[in-house]
Amino acid sequence: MTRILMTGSLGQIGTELIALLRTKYGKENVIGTDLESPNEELEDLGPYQRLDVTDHTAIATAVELYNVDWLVHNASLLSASGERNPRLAMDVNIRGFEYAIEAAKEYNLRILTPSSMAAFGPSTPRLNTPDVTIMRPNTIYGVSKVYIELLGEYYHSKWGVDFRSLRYPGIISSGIMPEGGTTDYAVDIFYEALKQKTYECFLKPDATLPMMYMPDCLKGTLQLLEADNANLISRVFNVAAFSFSPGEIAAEIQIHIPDFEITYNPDFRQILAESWPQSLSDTNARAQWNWMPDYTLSMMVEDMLEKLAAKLEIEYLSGSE
Ligand code: AKB
Repeated sequence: MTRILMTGSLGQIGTELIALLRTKYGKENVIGTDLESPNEELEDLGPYQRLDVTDHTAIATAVELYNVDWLVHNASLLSASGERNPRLAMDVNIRGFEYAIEAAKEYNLRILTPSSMAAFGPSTPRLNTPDVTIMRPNTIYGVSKVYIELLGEYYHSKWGVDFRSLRYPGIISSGIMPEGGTTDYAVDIFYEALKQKTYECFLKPDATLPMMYMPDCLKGTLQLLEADNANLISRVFNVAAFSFSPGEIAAEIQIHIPDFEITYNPDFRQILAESWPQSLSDTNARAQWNWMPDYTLSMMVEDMLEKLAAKLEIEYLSGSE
């Protein structure tokens, strides 16, 4: 049975991905790690240990201890946190990945680590952006993602390390809140729409960005993680679902909550959003490992509102019903 170690297992994606992997591969075969100390609740879900990816021996030690085959390296600071603390972003995103890929080489692991649409920059063509194009990001988060992609490809071509990566768009989910990203608004807006019927957005109304619903993110991540190596011509893939602006998602929410109102007070994150593509081309992912999203924007909005209303115990009747 495959054994998997995950860093960043308490993050927005990690929490849901590790639950899925534990269902598939057995709870005892998937080891979660993050900065939080172990507690009963975490250990109930499966093996868990505290791991700081900036400690240069920590990943390799855990890999050896648990005798794993795959490493899912999620630990990362997101774009807005990175701009607030570039030094920490370099330590976590860059040094952390170097230790992870070294461990993958030494212990012959398959390694999957997320990249992001933030690997693109202001000089990248913004519409239907392909996998390989101009990549000159102007955020430390984007710089770290380009570095990860190139270093992973280098380890693959030089030493045959089975490195894989998806460039996620903004991920929307009803579970753990994202933290420190620019696309976080697209999650916050649902909570505020349900709780307050009003939301002040830190991006402009027309800041269109690629986005994806968590069930598709999990499906795609699992597909690439499990894909037959022989079918992979590339190592890094754009994945796309839909794109929207704050104005458009607000209008979609208003279909269900007609008295919801959005206001705008753009901050530094608007500059970040303006430097990223508005839509991504994912033809390589579709061709090489059959990527295909299930959720449209309207399906996602309906599902998010239902799930969050239940979670927040807010009575909510869809306006479209
Ligand atoms: C962020 O907003 O920083 C992330 C990303 C685009 O990767 N969601």
